[in-house]
Amino acid sequence: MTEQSPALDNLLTESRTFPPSEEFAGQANAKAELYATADADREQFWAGQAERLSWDTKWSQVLDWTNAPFAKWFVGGKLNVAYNCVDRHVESGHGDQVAIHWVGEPGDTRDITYAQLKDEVSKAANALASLGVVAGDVVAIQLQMLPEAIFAMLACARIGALHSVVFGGFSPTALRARVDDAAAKIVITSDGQYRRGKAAPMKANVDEALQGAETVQKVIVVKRTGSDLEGETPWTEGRDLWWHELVDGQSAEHKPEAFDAEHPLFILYTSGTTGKPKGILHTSGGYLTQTAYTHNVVFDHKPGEDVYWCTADIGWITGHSYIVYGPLANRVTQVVYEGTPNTPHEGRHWEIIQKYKVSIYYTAPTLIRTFMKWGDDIPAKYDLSSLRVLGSVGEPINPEAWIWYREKIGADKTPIVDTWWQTETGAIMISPLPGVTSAKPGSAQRALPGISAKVVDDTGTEVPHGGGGYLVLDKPWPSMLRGVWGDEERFRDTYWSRFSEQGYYFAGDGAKYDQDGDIWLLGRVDDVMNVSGHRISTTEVESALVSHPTVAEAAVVGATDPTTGQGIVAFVILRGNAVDGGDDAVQELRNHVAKEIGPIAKPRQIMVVAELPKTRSGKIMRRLLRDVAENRQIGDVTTLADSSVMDLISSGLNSGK
Ligand code: 6R9
Repeated sequence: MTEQSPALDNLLTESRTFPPSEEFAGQANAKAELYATADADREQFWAGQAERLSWDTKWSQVLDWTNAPFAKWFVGGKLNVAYNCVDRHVESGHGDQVAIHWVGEPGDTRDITYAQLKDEVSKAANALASLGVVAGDVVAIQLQMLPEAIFAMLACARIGALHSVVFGGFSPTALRARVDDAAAKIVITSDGQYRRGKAAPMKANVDEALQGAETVQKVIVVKRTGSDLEGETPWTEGRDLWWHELVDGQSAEHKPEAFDAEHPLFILYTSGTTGKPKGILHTSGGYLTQTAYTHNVVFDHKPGEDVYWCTADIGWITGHSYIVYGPLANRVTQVVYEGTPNTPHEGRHWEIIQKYKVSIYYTAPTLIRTFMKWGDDIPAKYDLSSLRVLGSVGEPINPEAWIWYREKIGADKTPIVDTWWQTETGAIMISPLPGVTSAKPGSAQRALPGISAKVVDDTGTEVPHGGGGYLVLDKPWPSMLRGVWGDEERFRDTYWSRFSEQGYYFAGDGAKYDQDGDIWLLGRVDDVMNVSGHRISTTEVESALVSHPTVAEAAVVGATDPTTGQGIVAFVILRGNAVDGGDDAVQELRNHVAKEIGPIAKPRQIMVVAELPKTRSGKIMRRLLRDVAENRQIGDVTTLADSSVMDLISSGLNSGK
């Protein structure tokens, strides 16, 4: 039999279930009744969830869907998001509770209480205001996992400015595209970052990105690596400011202003099916309601008792929703770790869990598979008995990894929550509830109370149990995206046109119901790859490749990869139709992609070919290239304009070229 993707493999083999223990169920935040309560009156249910927050003005209407697909939640309500994540916890007497146990890669640590967080966020808010930043302005943030990243995001929220966080590993070109698209006024970055024990420059990349960027007035630089870097931090007088010089002297008093529930909170760029990333827009009241609700029920979080750790980077939506907004709204005590999981050794995560007695741990399947590869003996050396809930996000988790996670990390007893959601959904949508659901390894199972999801066929008709098709969200939800920055048409086209008749949101994922009606996610159905849980579009990598002077044409596919989920495999035609690129040329192309997009987009493999398989209408048939990339027998070639092309590609590759 040919190789199956891990997700499909699940469906064929997995039948074990893991019910919650009575003990866990008894103390769980969410009980089974929650589904029925939510179904009975969804708007009433969400109004109840919004009560988790502190509102300056109460809403007059829960949902206005009259201008679909543009939703308005908690119409007329006013709140300050940063106040909800910080000040109110100090006011309720928890100022001394640690909000953040920060762990630096070299081993330095900082514990930040809610009282300190309030001061830091207030000072940063005053600093931004002193630079003329006002509500509605955009602040770009390219920072590694430093407390200042969180201060900066909350400072923006506090004054009503939108942040646009750009992943620290993104190239100058990628940063610039995002700065320009949103007309960012301020950029916040650091001098350098520690990566695998070494200090790498950051500011120099930002400077390269900002050459000639007209909208940027100031660049604020957090000092992190300092003298460890070779030479001085590059500096533009009049534009650049050190964070500590600007922020430290500010007043720690700042009055948070209440903003409309629909006031924009942030933009976060994500890959779509075209080369240009989309700026996903999220707003305030609904977003904070759903992130807080899901963080409470899915992770069973108990404020003041649990120690929570989400290993995502704040450059991704998981970092936004499950490090910053949801957890802090719920008065979390959390670990924030700056570095890579194998620095200085492969037990780093377990050592941190042992030290801080982490009780809730949320990570990605790609990392779980990496831990498996490193060996069972590594976690076995640490005391992980504090753990009581484990989470997974970013891609389908294969049953083998799920079982390993539960047995080796969770002492064969912790519930695992496999959470399906997207940058666009803002918060978790499909997931087991840890005290309610009998978990099935590999399945995200069921839409959360208050959420509605369906698996439908091509015509938008729901498939029967056992059937497969597309995942859609058939009812609006509070943390849904409110648009694509500056591109209403793209918003409608990408998400709402596929099933426009029914008014369903098209998620871009394939899915299946099992015989019990539980949902299994099967991966993307569009041209978006998922590499270690990061979304990268095939077109994005293709355009990076063809921007190199030696490349005439390129086609990129995501091939199944045992560790990263998918690996990027590129097929390129060189100019002048040279058939042998040579190792150096191929290496140069890989580096070129890393430079254009970022190291995460570096192809695992580049194959130089003489032709690409195309249909008569000129569309590249990626399906066939995927067969080649995954060493499978090549599928149906009848729609190719020239069916001998595949023979040519295969024979060229077999001869070692
Ligand atoms: C949160 C996040 C979204 C895409 C999504 C899907 C995949 C995420 C998953 C999952 C199966 C899960 N995905 N969680 N697939 N099971 N539990 O990852 O957002 O970066 O926007 O990616 O990731 O394909 O469509 P984002």
